[in-house]
Amino acid sequence: MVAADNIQKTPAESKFDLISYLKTRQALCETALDKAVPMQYPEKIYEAMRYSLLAGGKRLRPILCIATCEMMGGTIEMSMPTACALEMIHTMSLIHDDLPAMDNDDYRRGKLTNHKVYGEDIAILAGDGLLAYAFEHVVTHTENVPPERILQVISRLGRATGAAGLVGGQVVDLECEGKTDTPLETLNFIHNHKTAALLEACVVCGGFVAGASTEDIQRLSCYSQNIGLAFQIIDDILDITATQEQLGKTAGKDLKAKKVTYPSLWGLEESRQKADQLIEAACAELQPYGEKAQPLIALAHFITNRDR
Ligand code: GRG
Repeated sequence: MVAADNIQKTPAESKFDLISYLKTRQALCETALDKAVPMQYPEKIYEAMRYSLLAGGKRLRPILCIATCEMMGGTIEMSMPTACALEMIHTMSLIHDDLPAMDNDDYRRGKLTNHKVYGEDIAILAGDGLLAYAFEHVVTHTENVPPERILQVISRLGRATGAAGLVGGQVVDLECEGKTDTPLETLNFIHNHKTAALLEACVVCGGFVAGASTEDIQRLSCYSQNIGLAFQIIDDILDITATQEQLGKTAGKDLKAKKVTYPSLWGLEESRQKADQLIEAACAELQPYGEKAQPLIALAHFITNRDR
């Protein structure tokens, strides 16, 4: 869950109660995710899928999807299956990222990683199971949304997940392992694909479900690309400044691996300034939506104010 007490309010969101907004949306997501993947035969794989899916986490991705859908005139119910699918895809990427063949991590979301509990074979399959089910879930559980919008969602989820998104970013990240001269351009490529592409999909798919126009989707795309990069800059900062208890995963990994990160290129202060600039640019895109944009503006500021 979000460490709500540590969120600082900015003037733009002072009227908006982000803490209770996050609490209610997180609770709705937890219930929907629990229901989406019930225990059944073969129990072994469903248990492994549920272990990571229901292990907490900030639920930022589904909440971004729901918030965008509501801003564009849709409802929570219309967007919930897509929101859950996005969290399933995110969770599978964490399971695979933690594997010994990738980042080789022992802790995630404050618990032992999936492969540490179930073994590598089941962890790979749990990730695969969540990925496949994400697509099925959108198609079988979305109600009161025209089929052409569902097709737009499916297409965007596929793009954000595959070689044009998460997979592509991860491959370049692996290629850069152990290199201390990775240029900024490559670092941006990695994080625009590994991190920002899925965050963009959350926002854009929320827009698709609500039937947003091409012009609106363009604005939502700019907003989410900016928050996506800001999210990663803060992630890099937290890897240096936060503890394992705060993060729920091993801290200081980037330094130990001598990995090129935003703070290693710019330093901590400049990195934070760049993240703030990206958040300002993101929020400027939402000006046409007035008061309705408050949740997305507050969520953007939460990205830079978070402590985990
Ligand atoms: C998608 C087919 C497919 C394979 C996965 C392993 C991989 C390819 C990609 C790696 C993606 C990855 C782990 C990116 C890092 C993104 C990131 C900063 C995650 C942390 O997100 P938070 O802080 O985590 O929102 P919580 O636990 O709060 O949800």
